[in-house]
Amino acid sequence: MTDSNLYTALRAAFPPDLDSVAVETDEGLHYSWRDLEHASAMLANLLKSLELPPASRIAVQVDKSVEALTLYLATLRAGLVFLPLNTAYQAAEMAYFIGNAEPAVVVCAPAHFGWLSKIAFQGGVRHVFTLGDDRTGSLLQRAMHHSVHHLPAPRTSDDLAAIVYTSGTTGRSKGAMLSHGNLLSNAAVLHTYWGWRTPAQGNDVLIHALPIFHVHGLFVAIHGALLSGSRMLWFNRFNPKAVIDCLPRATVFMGVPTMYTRMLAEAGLSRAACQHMRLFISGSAPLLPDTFKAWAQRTGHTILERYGMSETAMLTSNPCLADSRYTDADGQPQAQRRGGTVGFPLPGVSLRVVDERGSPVESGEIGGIQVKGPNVFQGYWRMPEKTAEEFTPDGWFKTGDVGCVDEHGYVTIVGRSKDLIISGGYNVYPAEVESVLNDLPGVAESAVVGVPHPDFGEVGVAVFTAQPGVSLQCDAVLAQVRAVLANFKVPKRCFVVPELPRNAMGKVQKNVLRDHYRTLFSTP
Ligand code: MLC
Ligand code: AMP
Repeated sequence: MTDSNLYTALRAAFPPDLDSVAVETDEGLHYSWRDLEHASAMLANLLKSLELPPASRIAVQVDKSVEALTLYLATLRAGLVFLPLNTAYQAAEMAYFIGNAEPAVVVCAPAHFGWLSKIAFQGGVRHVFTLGDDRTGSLLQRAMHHSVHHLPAPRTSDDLAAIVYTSGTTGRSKGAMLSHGNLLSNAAVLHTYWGWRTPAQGNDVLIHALPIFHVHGLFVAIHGALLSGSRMLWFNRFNPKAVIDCLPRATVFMGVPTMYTRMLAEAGLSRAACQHMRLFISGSAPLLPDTFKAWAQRTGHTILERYGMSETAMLTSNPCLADSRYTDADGQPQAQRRGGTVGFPLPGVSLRVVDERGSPVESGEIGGIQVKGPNVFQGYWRMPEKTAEEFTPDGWFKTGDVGCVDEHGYVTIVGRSKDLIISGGYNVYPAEVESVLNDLPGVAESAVVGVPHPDFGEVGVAVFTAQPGVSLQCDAVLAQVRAVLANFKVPKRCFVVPELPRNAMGKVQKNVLRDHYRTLFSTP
């Protein structure tokens, strides 16, 4: 069997000098490539010693740290399935994930051990470890006793490497199953498409300031750096000023649009600060044309916007170098990054835009975006019907995004057919928030809509009616939502209204609410 373990491929790209620095943290700690190799071996040996069944899930809800990164690498090495979870998830959300995924191991922050271990043990989990962002916790203590040598478990490209939960339109999260082959093919394509520099070419230096529990920070950023043997300047938390201070020592930055707007608000962002940079990449949410333009004016750099999903990793990208597959009016390879577009389908990815009947539309026409490729996931964990619903009979994955492709091949996303709010790069499904609101005492019914926001791009606003004779206070209602849902899902504002607007069919008119509250956060 050819070994397609993703770790084997990442390891093969480590630079020859294993003692050179792989990760430098904002606390001044340096981790060499040998440290990554040894720490992930010790953790992989610890996992192996637990004698877990094949394809066991390792659920991880910990604050960002380099040790959490080595735990991810260790899980790949051991051939087990990594299940990253946002640190903002609350007890009810965690109970759902644990119940649905049935992990064999849960790793959590030491401060959360009390409540989370209870949920885990009740859910039948045999092993609960702790890992703090300051190298505390039982996981590292146990791993210390294991060898620094470990041979990656051979895996086929279809074997599962990770499950990434993504919220569903019905409010139930679905686990997107990603294989070693899905992740490696995408990483390899991006390695070439974004021109990552290898050690022989003088290497890139990546500023890593994204969370590592979602596709963007965990796969796109980390695989990009590791697969080119590039050093990472590592921030456990995004701090715009500190990131700007690091720019002169870096060449690549990846962020969500909110990170770009926050950096633009800093006086220190200048052409001089960005002189050494090669590439600024944005994704996970729409980059506003104003941000694209302001960034170019202030820094002299054109942000490269790309588009992806948990189910597929990266799908499209604006060109980094000239893309000979797409030519301009003069027949020249396209090298232009166009603001407002997400660029071209990546090599190996097929993308089409279809109408309501599923027939491909003409270029320039708007429709649903469907994709195919080696990066497209294996289906939703234990949800065969959901998986079947999201694929066409001939194997195209329905992204739920609405867009068009122009005559030069640029893809533009104009909206979503799924009722989804993207806030600062995090997805919030109104259905999930509405179901929590509707269960609160005194609430009759609710609607959550996304409205423009200067910092997060879009935020949720809740509008609800009270049961007869009940008087509801918005602050009290939101406090109750906050106790149940991750903080980024909590609506930023709420309104009690006598009734919700409805159409002739009796369906709530969310577009009317969106229009009504559109300017709620506008600055005059
Ligand atoms: C924080 N808050 C948010 C929020 N982030 N609310 C809505 N949306 C968000 N994204 C809340 C906090 O809980 C707090 O609420 C208040 O807003 C202020 O928080 P903050 O301190 O200003 O936020 P901060 O911690 O600085 O976080 C902002 C951020 C973060 C932009 C750094 O949101 C972030 O890291 N976003 C990146 C998300 C990401 O990686 N997405 C990739 C998904 S993968 P309160 O009330 O508690 O005080 C994907 C596929 C692809 O989409 O294509 O990449
Ligand atoms: P997630 O489920 O968290 O992986 O989020 C995926 C969704 O983020 C996609 O379906 C898009 O709606 C959105 N998205 C990602 N990148 C972009 C982008 N560059 N522009 C607009 N939307 C994006």
